[in-house]
Amino acid sequence: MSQPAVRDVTGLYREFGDERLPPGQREVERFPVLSMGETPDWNPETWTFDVGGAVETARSFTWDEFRDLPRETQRQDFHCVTGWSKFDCEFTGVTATTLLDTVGVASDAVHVMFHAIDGYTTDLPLDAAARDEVLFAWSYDGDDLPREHGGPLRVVTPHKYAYKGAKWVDGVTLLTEPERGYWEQRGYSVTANPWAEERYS
Ligand SMILES: Nc1nc2c(c(=O)[nH]1)N[C@H]1C(S)=C(S)[C@@H](COP(=O)(O)O)O[C@H]1N2
Ligand SMILES: [Mo]
Repeated sequence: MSQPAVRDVTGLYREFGDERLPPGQREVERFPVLSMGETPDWNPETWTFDVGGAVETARSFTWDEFRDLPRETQRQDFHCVTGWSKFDCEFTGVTATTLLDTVGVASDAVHVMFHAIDGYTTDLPLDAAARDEVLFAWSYDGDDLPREHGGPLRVVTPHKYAYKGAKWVDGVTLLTEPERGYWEQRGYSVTANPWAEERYS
C-alpha cells in the first residue's frame, strides 16, 4: 500500500510574520511533554467524541466512527508558549473544517470550546478554530500518538501556541458567546498568535 501524501503546512507562518520561528521562541529537537496533571486513563469501549452547542446536528462519535471520518496527514510546526518550538511534526487526523462541515455550524456560532478527559478546556474564536490546519490527530510521525502527548486523540494548532491544542480531546462545543478555557481563565491569551507574542491577556 502506498503511503498517504503529506500536506506541508509549515509555510502558514507567512500569514502572520516573516520568520518561521516566532519571536522569543527557540527550536528544540525532542518533543517535550507539558501537562497540567497526570496522563488520564482512556477506555475505548465507553469513549465518545461529542460535538454540540450551536450546531445543526449534535453528534456523538464512537472511536471507530471518528476514525472513519476523512483523514489527512500534515507536516506542521508546534509552538509552546513557554518558549520552545518543534518543527516538522507529522500528524494524522481529521481537520476541524471536515469535522465542522459534518455537523454543520449554526449561523450564530462565534466561538469554540474544546473539552478533554483530564478536565482541560481551551477556547478559540470560530474563525481561528475552523481551519484546515487544525487537526484532531491520533498519529504522530507515523505511529499512534503517544499517551503523554494526548493519545488517543488530541488537537494541534500550528497557527497558535500549543495550549490551544487539547490533548485527550473528547468534545467540542460551538458557542454563541465567547467563554474561557483552563489557561485562558488564568491569564493566557484567547487569541494566542505566536508571531504577535500573544502569550498573556
Ligand atoms: N488535555 C490537556 N491538553 C493540553 C494540556 C493539558 O494539560 N491537558 N497542556 C497544554 C499545553 S500548555 C501544551 S504546551 C501542550 C503540550 O503538548 P505536549 O505535551 O504534547 O508537548 O498541550 C496542551 N494541551
Ligand atoms: Mo504550554
